[in-house]
Amino acid sequence: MTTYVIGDVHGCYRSLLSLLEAIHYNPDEDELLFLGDLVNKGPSSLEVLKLVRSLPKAKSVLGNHEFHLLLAYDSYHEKKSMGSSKCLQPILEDVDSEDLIHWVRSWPLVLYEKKHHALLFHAAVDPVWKLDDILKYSAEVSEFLGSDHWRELIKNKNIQQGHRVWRNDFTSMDRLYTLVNIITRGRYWSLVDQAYDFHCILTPGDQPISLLPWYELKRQHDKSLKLIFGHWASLKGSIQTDRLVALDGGCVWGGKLLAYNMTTNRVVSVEVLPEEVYERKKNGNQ
Ligand SMILES: [Mn+2]
Repeated sequence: MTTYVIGDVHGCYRSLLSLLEAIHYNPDEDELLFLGDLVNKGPSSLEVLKLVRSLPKAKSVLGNHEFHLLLAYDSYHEKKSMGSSKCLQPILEDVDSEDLIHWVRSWPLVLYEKKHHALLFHAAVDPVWKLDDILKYSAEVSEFLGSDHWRELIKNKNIQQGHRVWRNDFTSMDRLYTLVNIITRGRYWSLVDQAYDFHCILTPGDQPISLLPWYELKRQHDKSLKLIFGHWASLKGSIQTDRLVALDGGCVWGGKLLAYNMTTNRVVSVEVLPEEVYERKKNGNQ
């Protein structure tokens, strides 16, 4: 059995099939762990979700675009405006949509792979968190998402100023909002604000000097833990060290889809198929 971690698919179904072929994936043997953002932007989000749900040893963490999907589902059922979610429409209109959404709500924010002492998540983790804290926080968010009140968490789509930095004394919704923001959207830490900056998407090296990539903040605990994340397409999967692995190859933006073999620490990639590349809009949000 081999465990593969796969970066942001974003509805690129055919590219995913081609990646699975490239790694000689055996559904009865191999485990697939996805880093979230399976949906949105690309043309075939519904097909990607249905495929992943059908595979016996496949799991995913939640990405910011899964939260976007949950919001779109809620809006669709409340007959509100859909905004820019046309590529999510097939999921919302599918006869199976209720079950699919119920399943997405059951995904965790993080996965811990004990065998490899690796933590998988979509975007970032805070350097003050211990591994046990992170697992507890992820369970708190999962419990809420699984409850009848889940919509309350989804509606906080816009990041509030107060939810840009983790505080131990946060209670109830402030706590959950901040966890979701950092874990599914984090990229840079602002040295000026002493808080996360969720807007800058520049490649590290091109960013203002006041911004530090989250992974350059000094970890205070569990320094041997391997951190594996997606979300940051402009990194193009360029970080692969013993302790840090970035796996968003920018597939839907014309880049590559990446699979990381947890046993060999090697990455296999495929180029996105041209028909699955998303046309970047001026204010496109990754
Ligand atoms: Mn993302």
